[in-house]
Amino acid sequence: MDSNPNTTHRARRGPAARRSFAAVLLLAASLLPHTHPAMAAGVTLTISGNIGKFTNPSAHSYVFSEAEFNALPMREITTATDWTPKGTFRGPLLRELLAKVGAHGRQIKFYGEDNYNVTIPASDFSKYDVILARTWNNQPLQLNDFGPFWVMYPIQNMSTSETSGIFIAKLAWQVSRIEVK
Ligand SMILES: Nc1nc2c(c(=O)[nH]1)N[C@H]1C(S)=C(S)[C@@H](COP(=O)(O)O)O[C@H]1N2
Ligand SMILES: [Mo]
Repeated sequence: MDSNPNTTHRARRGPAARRSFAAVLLLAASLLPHTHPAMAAGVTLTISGNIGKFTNPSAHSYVFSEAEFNALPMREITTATDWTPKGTFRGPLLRELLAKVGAHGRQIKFYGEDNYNVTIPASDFSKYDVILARTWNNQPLQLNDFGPFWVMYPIQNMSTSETSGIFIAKLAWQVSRIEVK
């Protein structure tokens, strides 16, 4: 799998390691002075790179607040994954999210908070109704539980050949940043 040029792997991390990663983040957060809990809970999504609309022109990026993100038209995908039982993910279509920021690139790079990243051809988002999921069964995805955002394909509508092999590497979780290339 490491030979796939579109996929950058780091060492696989099991659930226990994910928990300790979350524990470190919680500890770090608890050490930050004057952090209001409501602000700490606020989640943002940053899109940068080959885009045409900016909230932050000097940084050449578009930052969605949680409120702005939640106001986007939402789609649902009900599916099981390798990590979750059958349940319903909700989020905007990736192609609509990218259109909203005037994205022009052909390759979209998703960064996880755990340093994972994966690059997906934008054509996937025309071909499939891929969403950037924010909730699972109506609950916001938490950082220690695949959040804040999780790239989710309509797995239930896809064939076994489409979801085999390197496919699952595209299901990037803990996403908070996207770069359009
Ligand atoms: N944020 C994040 N998303 C991720 C990963 C990861 O390590 N971090 N691993 C990816 C890869 S390479 C695969 S194959 C699948 C499954 O990872 P797992 O076998 O470690 O559970 O999740 C994908 N999404
Ligand atoms: Mo993987």
